[in-house]
Amino acid sequence: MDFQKNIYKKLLPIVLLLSTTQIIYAQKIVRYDLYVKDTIVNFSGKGKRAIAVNGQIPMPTLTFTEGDTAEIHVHNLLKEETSLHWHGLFLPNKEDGVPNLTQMPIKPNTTHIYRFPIIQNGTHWYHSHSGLQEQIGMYGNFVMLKKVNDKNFRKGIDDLPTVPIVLSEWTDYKPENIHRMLHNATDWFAIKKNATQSYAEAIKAGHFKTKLKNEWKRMLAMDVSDVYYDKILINGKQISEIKNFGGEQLKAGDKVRLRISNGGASSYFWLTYAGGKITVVASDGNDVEPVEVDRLIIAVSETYDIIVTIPAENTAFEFLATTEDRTNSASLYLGNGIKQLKSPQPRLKYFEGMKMMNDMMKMNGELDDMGMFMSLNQMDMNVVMYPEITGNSKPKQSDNDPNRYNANALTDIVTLNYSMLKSTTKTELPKDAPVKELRFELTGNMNRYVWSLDNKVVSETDKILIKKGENIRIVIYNGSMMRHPMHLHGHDFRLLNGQGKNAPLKNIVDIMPMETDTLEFNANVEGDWFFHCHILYHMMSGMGKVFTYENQAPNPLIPNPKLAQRQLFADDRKPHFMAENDFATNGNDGMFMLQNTRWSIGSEWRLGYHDIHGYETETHIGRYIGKMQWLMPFIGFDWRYRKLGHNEIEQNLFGQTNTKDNRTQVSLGVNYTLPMLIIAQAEVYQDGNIRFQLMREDIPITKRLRAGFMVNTDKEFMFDLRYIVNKNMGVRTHYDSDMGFGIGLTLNY
Ligand SMILES: [Cu+2]
Repeated sequence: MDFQKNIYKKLLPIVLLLSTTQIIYAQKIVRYDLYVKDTIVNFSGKGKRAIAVNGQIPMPTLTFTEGDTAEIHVHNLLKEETSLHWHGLFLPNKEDGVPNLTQMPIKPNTTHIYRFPIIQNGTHWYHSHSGLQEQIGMYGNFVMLKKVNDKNFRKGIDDLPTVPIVLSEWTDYKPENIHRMLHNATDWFAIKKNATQSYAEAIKAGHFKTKLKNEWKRMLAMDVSDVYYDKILINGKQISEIKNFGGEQLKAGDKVRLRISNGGASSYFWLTYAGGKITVVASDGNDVEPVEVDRLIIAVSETYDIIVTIPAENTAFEFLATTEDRTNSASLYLGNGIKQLKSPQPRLKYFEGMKMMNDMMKMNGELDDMGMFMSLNQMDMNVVMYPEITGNSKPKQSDNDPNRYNANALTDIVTLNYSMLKSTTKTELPKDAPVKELRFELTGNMNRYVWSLDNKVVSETDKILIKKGENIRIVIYNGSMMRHPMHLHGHDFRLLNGQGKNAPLKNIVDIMPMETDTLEFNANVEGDWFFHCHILYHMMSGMGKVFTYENQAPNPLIPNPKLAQRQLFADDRKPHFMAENDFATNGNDGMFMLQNTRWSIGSEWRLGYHDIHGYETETHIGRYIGKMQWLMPFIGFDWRYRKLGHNEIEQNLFGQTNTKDNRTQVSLGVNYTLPMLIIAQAEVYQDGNIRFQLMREDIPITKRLRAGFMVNTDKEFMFDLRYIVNKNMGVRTHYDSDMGFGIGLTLNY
């Protein structure tokens, strides 16, 4: 393996210098030293900040054998705090690496030592659990080998040439900025991905009514993934190759085991192979009976061990990882010779997806399962968008066909789903343990990018108390519009998938919209264990809960639990800022907003230049109510003065004396999002005046053209058109009842 050798060559001096392996009391301690340091990378033609460990991205693969003791020295050379979480590992809680929950953050220029026995085997990975560091390089493989005399050692599988693989994405945008933009419902990523689903595009695709119905049901255009990435990486490269193994050339008939971790922050990947079938032999580090498929999707943070065969001489076969939205991919070539490509996954039929969503969405914002019981990824609603399954025309299946979303029933292409995973060993829980059943709903709000469990974010919930020895059964329903890879720390759970005593063990379960899945585990190790969505931006928005054991011993690494909790909660309480200003010929108008999960502070202003000299500002402080957050009561402060050319006293539509030209008032009001995403606003001022207003922003006319309007009972109105030039700039023209016609440049942040 050239790339591995190269990495090794580069690292050899570091490895020799720092990595010492010692035998103490017949117990093998395997030590790694990890130096976490800022670096500049260039994946897209521009130098950008990233974080490298021992000078590399991904972080080095850490390899152990079951029975070893791991001793990992983390040297934080950053200017910020960090942490490392050992994903999928069974370990004492204080080694789990969740800052402010299982340990305090590792401060800059300090070293933290993680030390734990290796009591399992399989393919796992590790990553930073601090902020958004995982997005910019802090992910790596963590492989625990079976002992050769293990009774579960599988000849022909566990002795194959093995390649650790980490999938990831790269973006030139700062992840903090991505997170902010997602909360502000940006459509910039959709523009970059050519997936805006505007009215013009809808009309062109014969889907005008679909688009109209979608907005009637108060939905923004959705993609299967939120973020635009510049590059997809396999072991840090967009294109790589493996020609040799153990000094010998790969040849026809050779089998290779790929230990694949999805270290992407928010991307699911389709895995396909130009050399034929893929044999899945393990999932989340746990052995499963080999199952042959044509393709599989790997959820964020899942791991799969797969075996591929080199079917012919003089050919290098493409192993392809394609993002779920199919806009980007990375390739690994296996073998020697002419490249044999895998045909790319065809682009999604977005309006078919929109139509499907329209049918599923009730007017109150809840999903209607239409009597279907869905689980285990067997039915994929997104099938309607896959041309390779449903053809390029409309889907042929009738609405009553129970298999209309089942890819395996619709074509010969075999797609892996969770019901096909069967553990090689019995996985039953202790029989006489008491059972505690918990039910969760995955909830979310696409428009404001709030993600939660049972409509509560981490900072709004108490820990879930469980007892040591109990069997915990969790039934999870996904009532949100996106899929979520839910991850449990410190334990594997059985995924109840129809395989009886051989239900597979996993620590991630990907749950699609409207699916219900049941999982169970034995509570066997005390501590505070995080259970959360592994899409980084969902987790940071607060999509998680903490399991904690009754009467457990205090964690020596958390000297001040109150402080730790406050810092943990700070993650989802952070406000997101946005601002916009239009420098126009007739005046200047703009707004800024600061919002978090429930609260919003926003202010807008207008300054007139010409016929009308004056200014007006309106500030609203409000709180979003309910799961869909369509309702926002607020307190307002209005302050305006305008010198008009005339002095007659005007009245508003209610016959009250209009104060729109000279007003310093406090108000109470409420915003409500109506069908077609129109915001209705009712406001009562301290002088008793009433104002009712309707407005809509960002009506997607074409890919880059947005329209908006405002009309109110003070007889004011406004209409505008904005052309989006780039992420932070637009050209805007508008007509305002007071200030007239204007054209200008809009800057937005
Ligand atoms: Cu999620």
